[in-house]
Amino acid sequence: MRQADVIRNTSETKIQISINLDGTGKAELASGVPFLDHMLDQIAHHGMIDLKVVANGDTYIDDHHTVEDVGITLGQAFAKAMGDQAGITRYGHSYVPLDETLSRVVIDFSGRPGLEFNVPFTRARVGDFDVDLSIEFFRGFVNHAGVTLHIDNLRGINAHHQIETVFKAFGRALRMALAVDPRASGTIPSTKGSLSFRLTTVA
Ligand SMILES: [Mn+2]
Repeated sequence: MRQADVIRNTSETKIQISINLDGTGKAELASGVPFLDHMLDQIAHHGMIDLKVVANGDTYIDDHHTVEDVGITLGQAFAKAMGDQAGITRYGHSYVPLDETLSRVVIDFSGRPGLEFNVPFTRARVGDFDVDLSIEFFRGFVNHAGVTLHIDNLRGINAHHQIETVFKAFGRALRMALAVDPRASGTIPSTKGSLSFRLTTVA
């Protein structure tokens, strides 16, 4: 089973994440940032990933450390759960609309961290949530999962719709990329023979 538990503690945040990449979208979310919980729920539901997140962060300062560190810890959980990535589809993409808004996410479990984030937010905040924090979340994820991720909001007027379509499309793209391809019969989907981020970073 592609599962992992990760605990990450710093002086700024204490985070515990459990994932099952072959789940059904069950989510148990208590990040301390309600809007982040709402977004993590999109990843779980649309990615068909069981996800448990408990975070205690210094949100009395602001939400920055918690949002970034949940992204980092989620990336670490992915890297651990993926193992050598044998048999996976590797590439995934999705377009998700929500009324006037349309976003596209493309992911490659390449073993190389890379983020292109093009979301022209129409407002600085959604409720209490600073929209700038969404790039911090994805940067943390990408750097620790070892994936190439292209995120583009193609159009949109409502900032809540902009963020939500990005997270939904991210979940859908994950689901496609993580799917085990039966024709690959357990081989590594690279002519290089290795995709593992962990092999290249862990001595
Ligand atoms: Mn919403």
